[in-house]
Amino acid sequence: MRKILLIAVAFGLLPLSAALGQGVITLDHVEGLNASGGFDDGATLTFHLRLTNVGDTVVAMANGYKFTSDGISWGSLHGSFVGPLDYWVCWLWPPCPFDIQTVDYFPPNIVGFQAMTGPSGYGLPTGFDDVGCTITVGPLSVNNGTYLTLDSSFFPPAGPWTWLIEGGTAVHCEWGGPYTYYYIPQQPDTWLSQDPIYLKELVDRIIYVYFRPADVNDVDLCSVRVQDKIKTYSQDCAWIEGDLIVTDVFVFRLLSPYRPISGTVNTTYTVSWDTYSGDHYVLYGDLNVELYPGDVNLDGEVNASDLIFMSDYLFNAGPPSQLKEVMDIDQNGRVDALDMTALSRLIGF
Ligand SMILES: [Ca+2]
Ligand SMILES: [Ca+2]
Repeated sequence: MRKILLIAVAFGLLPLSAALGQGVITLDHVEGLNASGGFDDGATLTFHLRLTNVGDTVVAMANGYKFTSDGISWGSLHGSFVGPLDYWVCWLWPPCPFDIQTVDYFPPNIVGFQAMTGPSGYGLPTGFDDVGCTITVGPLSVNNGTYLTLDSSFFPPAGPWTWLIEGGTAVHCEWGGPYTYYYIPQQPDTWLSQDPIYLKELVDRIIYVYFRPADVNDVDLCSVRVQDKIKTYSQDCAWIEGDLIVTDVFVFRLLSPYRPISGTVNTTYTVSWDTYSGDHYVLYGDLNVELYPGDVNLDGEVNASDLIFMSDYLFNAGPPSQLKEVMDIDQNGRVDALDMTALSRLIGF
Protein backbone atom coordinates (compact mmCIF):
# COMPACT_ATOMS: atom_id res chain seq x y z
CA MET A 1 0.00 0.00 0.00
CA ARG A 2 2.74 2.44 0.92
CA LYS A 3 4.66 1.65 -2.22
CA ILE A 4 1.54 2.35 -4.24
CA LEU A 5 1.18 5.68 -2.46
CA LEU A 6 4.78 6.63 -3.20
CA ILE A 7 4.45 5.74 -6.83
CA ALA A 8 1.19 7.64 -7.00
CA VAL A 9 2.92 10.71 -5.56
CA ALA A 10 5.91 10.26 -7.79
CA PHE A 11 3.67 10.35 -10.83
CA GLY A 12 1.85 13.37 -9.56
CA LEU A 13 -1.46 11.62 -9.04
CA LEU A 14 -2.03 12.85 -5.51
CA PRO A 15 -2.64 16.48 -4.63
CA LEU A 16 -0.23 17.96 -2.12
CA SER A 17 -1.85 19.06 1.08
CA ALA A 18 -0.73 22.21 2.76
CA ALA A 19 0.63 20.85 6.03
CA LEU A 20 3.59 23.21 6.40
CA GLY A 21 6.24 22.95 9.03
CA GLN A 22 6.85 19.22 8.67
CA GLY A 23 10.57 19.59 8.26
CA VAL A 24 13.41 20.97 6.20
CA ILE A 25 16.31 19.77 4.08
CA THR A 26 19.38 21.95 4.36
CA LEU A 27 22.95 21.82 3.15
CA ASP A 28 25.08 20.67 6.08
CA HIS A 29 28.46 21.15 4.41
CA VAL A 30 30.35 20.70 1.15
CA GLU A 31 33.50 18.66 0.70
CA GLY A 32 36.02 19.62 -1.99
CA LEU A 33 35.99 23.40 -1.70
CA ASN A 34 39.36 25.13 -1.56
CA ALA A 35 40.73 27.45 1.12
CA SER A 36 39.11 30.40 -0.63
CA GLY A 37 35.68 28.86 -0.09
CA GLY A 38 35.22 28.36 -3.83
CA PHE A 39 36.05 25.54 -6.18
CA ASP A 40 38.97 24.95 -8.50
CA ASP A 41 38.84 23.78 -12.08
CA GLY A 42 38.80 19.99 -11.86
CA ALA A 43 37.36 19.86 -8.35
CA THR A 44 34.87 17.22 -7.25
CA LEU A 45 32.31 18.45 -4.72
CA THR A 46 30.20 16.41 -2.33
CA PHE A 47 27.11 18.10 -0.91
CA HIS A 48 25.95 16.69 2.45
CA LEU A 49 22.22 17.18 2.95
CA ARG A 50 20.73 17.35 6.43
CA LEU A 51 17.18 16.08 6.92
CA THR A 52 15.32 17.58 9.87
CA ASN A 53 11.87 16.25 10.69
CA VAL A 54 9.90 18.30 13.20
CA GLY A 55 6.49 16.84 12.35
CA ASP A 56 4.93 13.41 12.22
CA THR A 57 6.82 10.31 11.23
CA VAL A 58 7.64 10.38 7.52
CA VAL A 59 6.91 7.06 5.86
CA ALA A 60 7.95 7.97 2.34
CA MET A 61 9.90 10.73 0.68
CA ALA A 62 10.65 11.93 -2.82
CA ASN A 63 13.17 14.73 -3.09
CA GLY A 64 14.93 15.82 -6.24
CA TYR A 65 17.88 18.17 -6.73
CA LYS A 66 19.23 19.94 -9.74
CA PHE A 67 22.46 21.72 -10.58
CA THR A 68 22.55 24.85 -12.68
CA SER A 69 25.53 26.92 -13.77
CA ASP A 70 26.65 29.50 -16.27
CA GLY A 71 29.30 27.42 -17.96
CA ILE A 72 30.46 24.82 -15.46
CA SER A 73 30.15 21.22 -16.65
CA TRP A 74 30.87 18.00 -14.78
CA GLY A 75 31.88 14.45 -15.40
CA SER A 76 29.18 12.73 -13.38
CA LEU A 77 26.53 12.99 -10.70
CA HIS A 78 26.27 10.50 -7.90
CA GLY A 79 23.74 10.36 -5.05
CA SER A 80 23.87 8.23 -1.89
CA PHE A 81 21.81 7.67 1.20
CA VAL A 82 24.23 7.96 4.12
CA GLY A 83 24.33 7.90 7.91
CA PRO A 84 21.22 6.35 9.46
CA LEU A 85 19.68 6.09 6.00
CA ASP A 86 22.60 4.20 4.48
CA TYR A 87 21.32 1.09 2.75
CA TRP A 88 24.06 -1.18 4.06
CA VAL A 89 23.72 0.06 7.61
CA CYS A 90 20.02 -0.76 7.36
CA TRP A 91 20.69 -4.13 5.82
CA LEU A 92 23.13 -5.12 8.56
CA TRP A 93 21.31 -3.61 11.51
CA PRO A 94 17.58 -3.56 10.91
CA PRO A 95 15.06 -2.23 11.54
CA CYS A 96 15.71 0.99 9.69
CA PRO A 97 13.77 4.08 8.70
CA PHE A 98 13.19 2.92 5.16
CA ASP A 99 13.18 -0.50 3.54
CA ILE A 100 13.20 0.68 -0.03
CA GLN A 101 15.48 3.41 -1.32
CA THR A 102 16.23 4.44 -4.85
CA VAL A 103 18.48 7.10 -6.31
CA ASP A 104 17.33 8.22 -9.74
CA TYR A 105 19.42 10.11 -12.27
CA PHE A 106 18.21 12.42 -14.97
CA PRO A 107 21.28 13.63 -16.81
CA PRO A 108 22.84 15.97 -17.07
CA ASN A 109 21.80 17.82 -13.95
CA ILE A 110 19.06 16.18 -11.83
CA VAL A 111 19.26 13.49 -9.17
CA GLY A 112 16.29 12.20 -7.16
CA PHE A 113 16.04 10.36 -3.87
CA GLN A 114 13.03 8.19 -3.09
CA ALA A 115 12.50 6.07 0.01
CA MET A 116 9.63 4.30 1.73
CA THR A 117 8.90 2.10 4.65
CA GLY A 118 8.11 -1.56 4.03
CA PRO A 119 7.51 -4.50 6.31
CA SER A 120 10.15 -3.49 8.84
CA GLY A 121 10.77 0.21 8.27
CA TYR A 122 9.70 2.63 10.94
CA GLY A 123 9.97 5.81 8.88
CA LEU A 124 11.85 9.02 9.50
CA PRO A 125 10.93 9.65 13.12
CA THR A 126 9.88 12.89 14.70
CA GLY A 127 13.01 14.72 15.79
CA PHE A 128 15.28 13.15 13.17
CA ASP A 129 18.10 15.60 12.45
CA ASP A 130 21.08 14.17 10.61
CA VAL A 131 22.86 14.07 7.28
CA GLY A 132 20.92 11.51 5.27
CA CYS A 133 21.97 12.04 1.64
CA THR A 134 25.00 13.14 -0.29
CA ILE A 135 25.36 14.29 -3.87
CA THR A 136 28.76 14.18 -5.53
CA VAL A 137 29.34 16.19 -8.68
CA GLY A 138 32.55 16.34 -10.67
CA PRO A 139 35.14 16.64 -11.85
CA LEU A 140 34.04 20.17 -12.63
CA SER A 141 35.17 21.80 -15.86
CA VAL A 142 35.22 25.57 -15.89
CA ASN A 143 34.31 26.85 -19.35
CA ASN A 144 34.19 30.58 -18.77
CA GLY A 145 31.65 29.84 -16.03
CA THR A 146 31.61 31.34 -12.57
CA TYR A 147 29.09 29.51 -10.38
CA LEU A 148 27.38 26.24 -9.57
CA THR A 149 23.98 26.21 -7.84
CA LEU A 150 22.26 23.31 -6.09
CA ASP A 151 18.50 23.70 -5.88
CA SER A 152 15.44 21.55 -5.21
CA SER A 153 13.77 20.01 -8.21
CA PHE A 154 10.88 18.01 -9.41
CA PHE A 155 12.23 15.15 -11.42
CA PRO A 156 10.86 13.10 -14.27
CA PRO A 157 8.28 11.73 -14.55
CA ALA A 158 6.78 14.63 -12.62
CA GLY A 159 8.17 13.40 -9.33
CA PRO A 160 7.27 16.02 -6.75
CA TRP A 161 9.28 17.37 -3.85
CA THR A 162 7.41 15.89 -0.91
CA TRP A 163 7.30 13.78 2.18
CA LEU A 164 4.42 11.45 3.13
CA ILE A 165 3.24 10.83 6.65
CA GLU A 166 1.24 7.93 8.02
CA GLY A 167 -2.04 7.62 6.21
CA GLY A 168 -0.60 8.75 2.93
CA THR A 169 -0.89 12.48 3.50
CA ALA A 170 1.66 14.44 1.50
CA VAL A 171 3.28 17.11 3.63
CA HIS A 172 5.46 19.97 2.61
CA CYS A 173 9.16 19.68 3.29
CA GLU A 174 10.98 23.00 3.26
CA TRP A 175 14.20 23.49 1.32
CA GLY A 176 17.00 25.65 2.70
CA GLY A 177 18.51 26.43 -0.70
CA PRO A 178 19.33 27.32 -3.36
CA TYR A 179 23.02 27.06 -2.52
CA THR A 180 25.55 28.67 -4.83
CA TYR A 181 29.32 28.22 -4.95
CA TYR A 182 31.76 30.12 -7.12
CA TYR A 183 34.80 29.35 -9.17
CA ILE A 184 37.50 30.97 -7.05
CA PRO A 185 40.85 29.43 -7.92
CA GLN A 186 43.06 28.68 -4.96
CA GLN A 187 45.15 31.80 -4.51
CA PRO A 188 48.73 30.89 -5.39
CA ASP A 189 51.57 32.39 -3.40
CA THR A 190 54.90 33.96 -4.14
CA TRP A 191 58.33 34.23 -2.58
CA LEU A 192 61.85 35.48 -3.24
CA SER A 193 64.94 33.34 -3.68
CA GLN A 194 66.33 35.02 -0.58
CA ASP A 195 64.39 36.27 2.44
CA PRO A 196 65.64 38.27 4.12
CA ILE A 197 67.83 39.65 1.36
CA TYR A 198 71.54 39.84 2.24
CA LEU A 199 73.05 42.02 -0.44
CA LYS A 200 76.52 40.64 0.09
CA GLU A 201 75.30 37.14 -0.76
CA LEU A 202 73.53 37.97 -3.99
CA VAL A 203 75.33 36.67 -7.03
CA ASP A 204 75.37 39.33 -9.75
CA ARG A 205 72.81 41.33 -7.74
CA ILE A 206 70.03 39.13 -9.09
CA ILE A 207 67.11 37.96 -7.03
CA TYR A 208 64.56 35.44 -8.26
CA VAL A 209 60.84 35.82 -7.78
CA TYR A 210 58.79 32.61 -7.70
CA PHE A 211 55.05 32.20 -7.85
CA ARG A 212 52.66 29.31 -8.25
CA PRO A 213 49.77 30.02 -10.61
CA ALA A 214 46.71 27.80 -11.02
CA ASP A 215 48.00 26.70 -14.43
CA VAL A 216 51.55 27.51 -15.55
CA ASN A 217 50.63 26.94 -19.19
CA ASP A 218 47.95 29.63 -18.98
CA VAL A 219 50.42 32.31 -17.87
CA ASP A 220 51.52 34.87 -20.47
CA LEU A 221 55.19 34.71 -19.48
CA CYS A 222 56.03 38.04 -21.09
CA SER A 223 53.36 39.80 -19.04
CA VAL A 224 55.01 39.04 -15.69
CA ARG A 225 55.92 42.18 -13.74
CA VAL A 226 57.38 42.76 -10.29
CA GLN A 227 56.24 45.90 -8.48
CA ASP A 228 53.83 46.38 -11.37
CA LYS A 229 56.58 47.45 -13.78
CA ILE A 230 59.83 45.48 -13.53
CA LYS A 231 60.28 43.04 -16.40
CA THR A 232 62.37 39.91 -16.31
CA TYR A 233 66.03 40.98 -16.10
CA SER A 234 68.11 38.27 -17.71
CA GLN A 235 65.70 37.09 -20.39
CA ASP A 236 62.92 38.48 -22.50
CA CYS A 237 60.21 36.79 -20.44
CA ALA A 238 59.66 34.83 -17.24
CA TRP A 239 60.02 31.05 -17.43
CA ILE A 240 58.46 27.85 -16.09
CA GLU A 241 60.08 25.57 -13.50
CA GLY A 242 57.76 22.67 -12.72
CA ASP A 243 54.51 24.12 -11.36
CA LEU A 244 56.20 27.48 -10.67
CA ILE A 245 56.84 30.59 -12.70
CA VAL A 246 60.18 32.33 -12.18
CA THR A 247 61.24 35.84 -13.05
CA ASP A 248 64.37 37.66 -11.96
CA VAL A 249 65.06 41.28 -11.12
CA PHE A 250 68.09 43.41 -10.56
CA VAL A 251 67.95 43.84 -6.82
CA PHE A 252 68.61 47.59 -6.80
CA ARG A 253 65.65 48.07 -9.10
CA LEU A 254 63.56 46.05 -6.69
CA LEU A 255 64.77 48.09 -3.74
CA SER A 256 64.60 51.50 -5.35
CA PRO A 257 61.20 52.45 -3.86
CA TYR A 258 62.55 51.86 -0.34
CA ARG A 259 65.72 53.88 -0.55
CA PRO A 260 67.49 55.39 1.19
CA ILE A 261 68.03 52.16 3.05
CA SER A 262 69.90 52.71 6.27
CA GLY A 263 68.88 49.57 8.08
CA THR A 264 66.56 46.61 7.96
CA VAL A 265 63.64 46.84 5.55
CA ASN A 266 60.41 44.92 6.15
CA THR A 267 57.83 45.41 3.44
CA THR A 268 56.02 43.61 0.64
CA TYR A 269 56.46 43.33 -3.10
CA THR A 270 53.95 42.46 -5.81
CA VAL A 271 54.16 40.16 -8.78
CA SER A 272 51.49 40.34 -11.44
CA TRP A 273 50.68 38.58 -14.68
CA ASP A 274 48.04 38.03 -17.31
CA THR A 275 46.65 34.68 -18.37
CA TYR A 276 45.80 33.61 -21.88
CA SER A 277 42.26 33.00 -20.63
CA GLY A 278 41.97 36.73 -19.95
CA ASP A 279 42.51 37.11 -16.21
CA HIS A 280 44.94 39.41 -14.41
CA TYR A 281 46.50 38.34 -11.13
CA VAL A 282 48.42 40.21 -8.44
CA LEU A 283 50.15 38.53 -5.52
CA TYR A 284 51.89 40.02 -2.51
CA GLY A 285 55.05 38.56 -1.01
CA ASP A 286 57.34 39.44 1.86
CA LEU A 287 60.37 41.60 1.14
CA ASN A 288 62.93 42.01 3.90
CA VAL A 289 66.46 43.39 3.61
CA GLU A 290 69.40 43.04 5.97
CA LEU A 291 72.27 45.45 5.45
CA TYR A 292 75.96 44.84 6.10
CA PRO A 293 77.34 48.28 6.87
CA GLY A 294 80.80 48.76 5.51
CA ASP A 295 80.61 46.61 2.41
CA VAL A 296 80.46 49.70 0.26
CA ASN A 297 81.59 47.99 -2.96
CA LEU A 298 79.06 45.23 -2.34
CA ASP A 299 81.49 42.44 -3.12
CA GLY A 300 80.51 40.36 -0.13
CA GLU A 301 83.46 41.30 2.05
CA VAL A 302 84.13 44.13 4.48
CA ASN A 303 87.84 44.80 4.08
CA ALA A 304 90.53 47.12 2.77
CA SER A 305 89.03 47.14 -0.73
CA ASP A 306 86.06 48.99 0.73
CA LEU A 307 88.40 51.62 2.14
CA ILE A 308 89.96 52.04 -1.31
CA PHE A 309 86.50 52.24 -2.91
CA MET A 310 85.49 54.88 -0.36
CA SER A 311 88.68 56.82 -0.83
CA ASP A 312 88.29 56.82 -4.61
CA TYR A 313 84.75 58.11 -4.28
CA LEU A 314 85.62 60.86 -1.78
CA PHE A 315 88.92 62.05 -3.20
CA ASN A 316 89.34 60.75 -6.77
CA ALA A 317 85.85 61.25 -8.27
CA GLY A 318 85.27 57.50 -8.22
CA PRO A 319 81.78 56.04 -8.54
CA PRO A 320 79.49 55.82 -5.52
CA SER A 321 78.29 52.52 -4.18
CA GLN A 322 75.23 51.10 -5.96
CA LEU A 323 73.57 51.43 -2.58
CA LYS A 324 75.04 54.78 -1.64
CA GLU A 325 73.51 54.85 1.81
CA VAL A 326 75.80 52.03 2.95
CA MET A 327 78.67 54.50 2.56
CA ASP A 328 77.24 56.53 5.42
CA ILE A 329 79.06 54.37 7.92
CA ASP A 330 78.43 56.60 10.92
CA GLN A 331 74.83 57.11 9.78
CA ASN A 332 74.74 60.84 10.24
CA GLY A 333 73.07 61.43 6.88
CA ARG A 334 76.20 62.51 4.99
CA VAL A 335 78.99 60.67 3.23
CA ASP A 336 82.29 62.35 4.01
CA ALA A 337 85.76 61.85 5.42
CA LEU A 338 84.33 60.97 8.83
CA ASP A 339 82.92 57.82 7.21
CA MET A 340 86.42 56.89 6.10
CA THR A 341 87.45 57.04 9.75
CA ALA A 342 84.41 55.04 10.84
CA LEU A 343 85.05 52.43 8.14
CA SER A 344 88.68 52.11 9.17
CA ARG A 345 87.53 51.48 12.73
CA LEU A 346 84.96 48.93 11.50
CA ILE A 347 87.57 47.00 9.56
CA GLY A 348 90.00 47.18 12.42
CA PHE A 349 92.68 49.45 11.09
CA1 LIG B 1 83.52 45.01 0.11
CA1 LIG C 1 78.36 59.82 7.46
